[in-house]
Amino acid sequence: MKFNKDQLEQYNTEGYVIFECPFPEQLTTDCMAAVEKVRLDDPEEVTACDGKRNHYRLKPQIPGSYWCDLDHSLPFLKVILHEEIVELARQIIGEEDLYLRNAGINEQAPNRSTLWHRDGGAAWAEFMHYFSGARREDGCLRVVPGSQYGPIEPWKDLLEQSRKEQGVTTSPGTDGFEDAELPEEISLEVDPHHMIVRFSQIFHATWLNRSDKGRCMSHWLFHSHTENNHRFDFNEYLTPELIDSLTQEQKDVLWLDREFEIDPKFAKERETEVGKVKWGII
Ligand SMILES: O=C(O)CCC(=O)C(=O)O
Repeated sequence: MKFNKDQLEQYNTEGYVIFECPFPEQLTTDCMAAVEKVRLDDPEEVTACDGKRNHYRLKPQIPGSYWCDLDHSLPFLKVILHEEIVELARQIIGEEDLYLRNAGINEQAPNRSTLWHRDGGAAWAEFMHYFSGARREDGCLRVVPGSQYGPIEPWKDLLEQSRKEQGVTTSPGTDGFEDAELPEEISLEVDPHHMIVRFSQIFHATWLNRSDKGRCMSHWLFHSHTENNHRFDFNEYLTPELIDSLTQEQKDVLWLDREFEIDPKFAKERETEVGKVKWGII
């Protein structure tokens, strides 16, 4: 599948596109089933070790880690590395030779939200699959179309002014916090079988999750082979059974047979996680 002219134009001007998942719905259902399989009943057990505040009932594999049992597990890699998704990524990045930098699941807990920000790092295309669906009431994504270009300062100033005018007084990042409304923002409400691709630099946030359930989203980045920001040698993290279940094309995007340097900024993560964090078939 390729994006058409209108989708490409929307991506480049507004900074995002929503599209129907180009693979069987069963793959999305399988992601939800994997969540049901590993979810803990007691959120307290997760909160106690959820240093990154990105989980609710999916326990981080080790305390303080970003990663739960599912991020690069087979049901998710089948979506992330689906041939149609990789083809779209190649089109949007303009390169054949891509590396999967990382994927991750955000399980936005009830009464939590994400404040307005741009993602760090270079300008990348980020794929987002809200596979439990997302509406305003349970914390869908909010974006300011067109905000992906230029310096961030005007957006920060607008945010500060809007927070003041709207009396947003709770501390950003704490439970119950919901960020100010910005004049031209829109809500990206999606069904489980929709996908969003957006500029990492678009100014974005989420609404407060006012439901009593975790809202699940898997998101990931591919890099051009020319970028030097490798995070994972996937040989160290994926079980042999999982690797055996992938096609050669999927293995190629994980760079399993290539030599490369991991970005030193991930040295600490590697020190605590290699050998302890593993993803398998589920
Ligand atoms: O969990 C979400 O929907 C927010 C995601 C987000 O802000 C990000 O990927 O940078």
